[in-house]
Amino acid sequence: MSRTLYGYWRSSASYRVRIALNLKGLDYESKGIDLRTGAQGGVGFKLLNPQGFVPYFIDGDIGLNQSLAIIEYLDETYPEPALLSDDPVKRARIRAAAQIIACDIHPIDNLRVLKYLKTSMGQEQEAIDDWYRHWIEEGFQPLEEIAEGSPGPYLFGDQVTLADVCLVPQMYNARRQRTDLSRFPTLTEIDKALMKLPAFLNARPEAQPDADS
Ligand SMILES: N[C@@H](CCC(=O)N[C@@H](CS)C(=O)NCC(=O)O)C(=O)O
Repeated sequence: MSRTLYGYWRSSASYRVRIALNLKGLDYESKGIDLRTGAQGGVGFKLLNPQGFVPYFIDGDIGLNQSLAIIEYLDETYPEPALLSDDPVKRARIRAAAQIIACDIHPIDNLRVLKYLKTSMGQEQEAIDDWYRHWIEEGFQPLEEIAEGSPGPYLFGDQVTLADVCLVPQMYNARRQRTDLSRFPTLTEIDKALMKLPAFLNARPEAQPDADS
């Protein structure tokens, strides 16, 4: 069955899906949608995903959008290794940690939000960069507390979960925006441990075919 991931090398939501595909050992074709040129808003791509967001994933004859929905689909369809837990409480905690990133940090730092701040709200680049870092720090604070409660090496012990899949791309974004990560030593350690795994290493932005630097 053929699989295609429409993404962008620096898109952290695409990065999450790449990690999940690699963890599951699934081959896929990568198609780059250049967010800098606005290709995500073009008619061609919007026929696939009317929301105009990457990632968009095709598995055989089905197409899916929204990174967390795609990853949970992969987890249910290709169960090994599991990214959630059979235990409902642990499952809820893993999802909650993932959602701190995917629902509370990432959407307000998204490209279209940053563009709106600049063009419609007339904000300077410096203020926009502060905004970006502020929302990362707000979300990383409770996540650091969750991480401190983990026996390690990952966010929920020695199982790599959906929460780790979301953490690494957000750490990448944080570094790109020169966020002060010294306030988040446990998250930094966990990120380091995860980046030793081939599934994470091979999913990094610079290793993607559409990467230009
Ligand atoms: N909630 C969506 C968010 C997807 C998303 O925000 N994608 C970004 C790249 S990381 C995007 O396509 N942005 C295009 C834009 O803002 O115009 C998901 O998790 O898939």
